Amino acid sequence: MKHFLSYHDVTDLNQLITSGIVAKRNPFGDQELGKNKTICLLFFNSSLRTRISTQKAAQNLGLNVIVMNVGQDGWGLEMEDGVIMNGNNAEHVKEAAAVIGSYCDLIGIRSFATLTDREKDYAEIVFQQFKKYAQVPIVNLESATRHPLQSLADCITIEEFKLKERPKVVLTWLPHFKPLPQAVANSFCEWMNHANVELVVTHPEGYDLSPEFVGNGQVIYDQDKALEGADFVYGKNWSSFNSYGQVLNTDPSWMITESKMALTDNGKFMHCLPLRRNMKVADEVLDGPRSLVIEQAANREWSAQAALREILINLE
Ligand code: AN0
Ligand code: CP
Repeated sequence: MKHFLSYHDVTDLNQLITSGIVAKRNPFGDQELGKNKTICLLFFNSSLRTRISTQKAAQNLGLNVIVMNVGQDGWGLEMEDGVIMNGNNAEHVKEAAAVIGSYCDLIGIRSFATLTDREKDYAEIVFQQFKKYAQVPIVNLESATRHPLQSLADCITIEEFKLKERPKVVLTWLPHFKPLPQAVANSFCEWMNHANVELVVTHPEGYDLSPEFVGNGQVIYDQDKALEGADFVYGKNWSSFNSYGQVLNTDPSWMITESKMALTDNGKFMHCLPLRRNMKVADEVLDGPRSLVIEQAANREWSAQAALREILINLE
């Protein structure tokens, strides 16, 4: 694996999941792999889990780690080619990426969707520009359209907790008053399409995700019907893809409660976090035995370690 930008960079999903589980049992088994190499983690947006787990995973592999909040500490970066730079951005990504690439062996980037221009967001301009000009492997720490380190941690978590060979996994939209990106939901669908699961996606009308991500997932607009017999309920809010970036619905009946979970086959609840309690998910679910959210977040360290390990092996 050269870059880790999406599922398309993965050659063998089962092997990557196993690598994460092996790292969890023996975190320091590959300490020599990153020795005398440096990873720079660039954050254009807030983070708790991605920031700490990726840093920890890199350290487990012996890498030196530099973390930078580009949005706050660095110069504002211009991403488009050929523009007259008379606005707020003091530096062009052409120079910035090349300079960071000259200091570092790998670059991780978090850059969310703007939710204002669908074409630009889905073209992943920030990642394309860094890939082109940094000339070192790029790791996606959540881009405009995807969050593959989260999806890999989700695959590891499902592998650990599944009781059936082919569990039913339901991705459900949750109510929220602010517009959130589609990245986590897109990516989850993309990865689940390649895992041994039955994928069902449920959301109100107007919240359909891009078909390229839903793939073979079955879309059911009735949440109660979708939840029937589920082994895993994966909650997430996202804003509309078709009415791009808009909040069309905040219907509180879409919140996950114990009575919703009672429709499942003793299902487990998953969410990437952060989440707003009693808006998206009721306390009774999060504080009860069905919730896997902490285990899932803990697995972010092992998904990052599996992905970084694969890139480091290919660097040699
Ligand atoms: C982000 C999102 O929905 O993409 C990050 C999730 C990992 N969430 C928020 O902005 C609340
Ligand atoms: N799940 C996740 O990526 O969390 P952070 O936004 O805190 O990194």
